[in-house]
Amino acid sequence: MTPTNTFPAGFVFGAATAAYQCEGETHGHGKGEVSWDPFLAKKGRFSADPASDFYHSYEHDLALCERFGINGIRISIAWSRIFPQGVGARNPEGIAFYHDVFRACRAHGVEPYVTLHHFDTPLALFDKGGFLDRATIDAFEDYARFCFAEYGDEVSNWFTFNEIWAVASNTFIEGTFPPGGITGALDKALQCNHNMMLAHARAVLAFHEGGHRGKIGVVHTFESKYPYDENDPADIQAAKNEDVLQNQFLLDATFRGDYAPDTLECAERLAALSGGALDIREEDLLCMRRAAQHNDYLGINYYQSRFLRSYDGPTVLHHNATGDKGTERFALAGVGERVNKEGIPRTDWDWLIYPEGMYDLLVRIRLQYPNYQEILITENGMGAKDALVEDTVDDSYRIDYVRAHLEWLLKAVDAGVNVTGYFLWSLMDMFSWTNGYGKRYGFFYVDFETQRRIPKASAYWYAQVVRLGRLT
Ligand code: BGP
Repeated sequence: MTPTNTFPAGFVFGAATAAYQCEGETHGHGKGEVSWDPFLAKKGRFSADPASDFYHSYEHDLALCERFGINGIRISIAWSRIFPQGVGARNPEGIAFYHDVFRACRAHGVEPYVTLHHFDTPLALFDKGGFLDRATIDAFEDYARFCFAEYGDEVSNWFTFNEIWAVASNTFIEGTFPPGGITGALDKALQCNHNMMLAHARAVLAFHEGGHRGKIGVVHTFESKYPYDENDPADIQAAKNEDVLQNQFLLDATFRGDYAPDTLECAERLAALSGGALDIREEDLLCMRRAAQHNDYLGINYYQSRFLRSYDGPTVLHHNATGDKGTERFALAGVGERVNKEGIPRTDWDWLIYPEGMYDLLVRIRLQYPNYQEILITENGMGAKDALVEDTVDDSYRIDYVRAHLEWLLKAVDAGVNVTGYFLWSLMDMFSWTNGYGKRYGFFYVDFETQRRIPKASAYWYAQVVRLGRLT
């Protein structure tokens, strides 16, 4: 059968943003501090101000969406604009700001998909342990309840968290997220996974039991994990270790509401490697099991997949945050080593370009978790050193990247997976957490000096795909 090149009716052709990466105005307007503020200030490499100045330019950016046929936008609410301390007193200016943004979305015919937490935990909560402290789970539920009630007339599509695994791993395994420098703490990473999934469950139940209109889900970042040598049992185990850490633990929590015996066995073994044990309570699972029946959709951020070899040496980590190809290193004692596979291209930041991995993930979820209802690819894209030449950006490499991923997305649809939307990361160029401003992803080039937007070749290409409703 020839695979279809036509998107299903009602497919969302979107693009994604995140508050801290595009808004600017990280201080003032009543906003409270977040974990990233002192962390970035101390590093002194770059700041998130003014980023892409979305705080002032959202109207213009939404007009660009409309002009280029982009009919969905991921936006995150900055928790500390609403509750500057994470709990307690509210900030009317911050509350009003998002009303204005959502009204502008409607005016431009762009559906907002709103994430409640995209890496920017309020500092007051972070300083007490962030999501390792169960008080943060209570605070998140209160914040979520407030947003559902406040914005319920303007927002129909909600996500609780963006990338629980990225928070866990970058904070506690790679040490690249605040507070910085913590590495190899598998027990803390897994506990963070669990606690954030409990917070997700609490928010889903609040949404469902509150009778709110619309849909709710969570955004996970997933990668297919393949053994480098598929006949080597040790490589197979290394791939399994990474799969449980990043994929299966979170998928079980999302769609089962508990952990399958083999997931738990692997997670407990990995946690024990760093000397810890997991605190998973029966009352947590009761709540998570109920919530697991109410995920209206799942968001998947897919950028790459991994090939794993077994590794028993000391942990060696180097995060390529500069775009110097070939400098990334990830070898985790007792877990595995990420290696390149011959013939698979990489970006300058050493991210493997492997769209088949997205297909494998989608089909796996359909088979392993038949109670999933709907999947959106909520981020996918290619970070690159885009060049502005004579007022144009020829990012044909990005077009190739996106086209390949959309082809595999359509193959997954053919294989029976209910995929209903795609969001490019990112709508416009913006601040990248560990890379600053040199790693560009947007449909719209941002001149960070003047804040002028220049549509890239990929934006014109995407507009045509949207207009035709198919890949050409
Ligand atoms: C995802 C995040 C985004 C974005 C993207 C690209 O993990 O949800 O916020 O940053 O990755 O990552 P990076 O900016 O590190 O290249």
